[in-house]
Amino acid sequence: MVYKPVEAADREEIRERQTALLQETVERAYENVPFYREALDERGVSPSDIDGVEDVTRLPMTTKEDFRAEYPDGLFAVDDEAVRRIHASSGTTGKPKIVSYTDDDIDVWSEVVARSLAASGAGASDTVQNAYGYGLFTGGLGLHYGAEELGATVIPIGSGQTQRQVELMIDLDSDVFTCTPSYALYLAETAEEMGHDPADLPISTIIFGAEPCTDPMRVEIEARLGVEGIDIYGLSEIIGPGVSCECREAQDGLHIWEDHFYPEVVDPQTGEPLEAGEEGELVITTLTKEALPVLRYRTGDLTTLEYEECACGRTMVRMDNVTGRTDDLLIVRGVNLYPSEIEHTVLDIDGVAPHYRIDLYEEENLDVLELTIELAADSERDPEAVETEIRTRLKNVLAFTPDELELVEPGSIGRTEVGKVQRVFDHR
Ligand code: DLL
Repeated sequence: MVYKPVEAADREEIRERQTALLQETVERAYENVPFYREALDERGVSPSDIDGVEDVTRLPMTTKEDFRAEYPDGLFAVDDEAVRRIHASSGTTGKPKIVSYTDDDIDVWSEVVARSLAASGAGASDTVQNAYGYGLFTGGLGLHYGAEELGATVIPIGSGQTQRQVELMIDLDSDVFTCTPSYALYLAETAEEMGHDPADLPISTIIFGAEPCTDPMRVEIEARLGVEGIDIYGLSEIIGPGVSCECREAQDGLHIWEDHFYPEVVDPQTGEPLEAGEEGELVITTLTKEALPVLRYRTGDLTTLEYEECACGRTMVRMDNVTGRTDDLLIVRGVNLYPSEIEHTVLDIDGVAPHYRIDLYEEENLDVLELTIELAADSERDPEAVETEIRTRLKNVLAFTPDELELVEPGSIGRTEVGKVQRVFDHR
């Protein structure tokens, strides 16, 4: 069931709405953000040149470096009094990206998260146990406000305290659990250690996001916990979680809430727009944000767009689930490799657990890649046979041979209880 009728509006209506909103956004950015005024002037584009949403391609792009250069509030378009909330997204290096919201921005955010929860099958009678971190990270408060907007009951437990998560979930009969995909697996392991069968836990839906989840990992989450896994996507620079979400009916791509976020996919090298269906970097323009309007933000996330109407009846464009980023491309002795490709290729092998790490070193000026994979706890397969199958698959599918491949005991790769999982360690 759609939360708002616009989710199933016809394309013509969506386009008209987007055009009007884009004109307002460009105007707001031009009038209030010196960074955008300069960038638009440089391109010789004025807000009145925007006749249709297709004109978005005439606008300048925004990058994460621009957020850093304009730290902390150079991209804000409103006065301090109008800013109701600040969040921040910390990268591994440098200053965090500071993002801001007006009252209306928080309302929009709550609504798009409510739409996402409704798309996942959740409703007002459900209890949502929210295990995303509260604080500067957008996951906790983003899901929290959205669940309240939907009319659901929220348990604001936040990240970590995994045994307590299990106990509370049972005692309060939670229906929906929201967390990162890696944490969903950790929850299953913890429940087992506590003597529960994870499939018997009361939750029937896990809404996972904030990090990539490949198909084999999703299959594992759904099977072990006996849940439907729903992928939710978003990023702080645009709003936080709730830019797009899968629907329970089809689970075939994530519906982008297009009346608030205008998506494009571009060639990551040249920045040139690609056709629907072609894989490239997702670029998003906010259409309603007041405090922080963002023009053509280069997300770094790789995906494709699908404009065909979905089986669920929603007409809003779908993006493919994101399993790679432009900046996690590994170049190992000249071979281009994404960690997600390795994951896709090996994680559904019988006897392999969905826990791995990739270590990169430099030895005598050569790149060396070490792949460590955990064996599945319940497998009776001979580890040597598993290893041979991994090597053969990597070679046949990716034409790649790791310098070292180590299979380790179940549970020996560190788990992430709070925040996002890290799987690649580049020591070069
Ligand atoms: O991770 C917002 C969020 C919170 C999304 C909770 C979903 C659930 P940031 O910390 O700014 O915001 O990180 C954004 O995380 O550019 C992607 O690379 C990655 N990401 C987010 N959702 C997904 C997803 C939040 N469903 C960055 N699949 C994004 C894959 C995701 N990657």
